[in-house]
Amino acid sequence: MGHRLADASAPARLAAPEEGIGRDELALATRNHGLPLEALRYDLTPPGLHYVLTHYDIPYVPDDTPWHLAIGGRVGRPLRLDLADLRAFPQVTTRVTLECAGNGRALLTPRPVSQPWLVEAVGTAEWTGVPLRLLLAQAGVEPEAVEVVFTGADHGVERGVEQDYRRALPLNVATAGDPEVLVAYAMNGAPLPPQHGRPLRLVVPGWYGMAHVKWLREVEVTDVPFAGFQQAVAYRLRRHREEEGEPVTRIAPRALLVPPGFPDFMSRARVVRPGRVALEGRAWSGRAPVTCVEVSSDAGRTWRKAELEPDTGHRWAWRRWRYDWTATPGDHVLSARATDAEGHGQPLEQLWNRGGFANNVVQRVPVLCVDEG
Ligand SMILES: Nc1nc2c(c(=O)[nH]1)N[C@H]1C(S)=C(S)[C@@H](COP(=O)(O)O)O[C@H]1N2
Ligand SMILES: [Mo]
Repeated sequence: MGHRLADASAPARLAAPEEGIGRDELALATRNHGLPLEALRYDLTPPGLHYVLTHYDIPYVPDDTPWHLAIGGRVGRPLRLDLADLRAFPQVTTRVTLECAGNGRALLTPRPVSQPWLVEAVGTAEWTGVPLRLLLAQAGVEPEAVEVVFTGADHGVERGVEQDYRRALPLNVATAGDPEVLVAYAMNGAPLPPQHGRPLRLVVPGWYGMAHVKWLREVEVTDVPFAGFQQAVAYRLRRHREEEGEPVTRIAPRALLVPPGFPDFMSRARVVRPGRVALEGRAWSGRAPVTCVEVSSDAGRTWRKAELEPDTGHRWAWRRWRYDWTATPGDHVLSARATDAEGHGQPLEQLWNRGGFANNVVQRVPVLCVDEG
């Protein structure tokens, strides 16, 4: 009898109480790796340590592959640009902290079954490319335009829906001058690695990862809001299945610690010795600049201000923070929390939604301070 796509593509579901991480989630986790948290020390994440998230397959794009970016829809002059054409436009480099909207998902109860991130789906890179607004100006956006839809070269099926990876931005975001959305062809000064979108990707400073379409091949200006899967079905904040839900957009504030001391291989539990322990970490927000980071060494009961590094001028990148902690023998839970200039902060209790998006609950790092040794 019938062989249907849906047979290969299950609906979204929540894990049952006590249900452990499944083989399907493990398979996703081995493909889509996180930032090893000790790499929070680098201002710019070395490629290879930057987190990766790919819904389908990484397209095979060897160096000599011809690539064209089509710009069309509600424009006066549709464009078809190759990489040399793109390089002839003014070039901009922006330092951007990218975070997956699903970061924190696997900490949720109940757990949405999907890519099981703890807190490590983040990285910072310098992206170089052409401001999208210049390309759209060249193409001549028509007055009826409301959105811009971006299509990647990757193809798959998700919850029964076969699709190319596709996401849209409101026209005002796509054409903004500050920050500029980039059509990027380089990461940290080198051509994009395959897993980060070779040869072209979108970079939308301040927005969660899903907006930064990789392997970009088409830009379409539309006069109706985009209702594709990754816009209207996925990436919405819903507590109940039948809700329409708010769209996921900008990155909520988060602070993370560089894991202190040394780890146990299996549990990754941290071990320190008594005395002064220099804690450090990073904090970011896609909504407004981070203005305050606080640290707790008693599981969030009391908080002290950390020292924030002076403003480096990289508005869309994480900021470093430091705090001197005096460790005493025993068990401790370390936490850090960020607040931004608009007063957005981080909750101590999970912000639950069915997709497991934007869970910026305060990180908890159990540390054992040993007195022998
Ligand atoms: N074409 C395409 N673009 C994509 C994706 C994808 O699966 N296909 N994943 C998105 C998601 S969910 C995230 S979090 C970021 C991850 O970017 P990175 O792998 O470069 O860190 O890419 C986004 N762009
Ligand atoms: Mo993501």
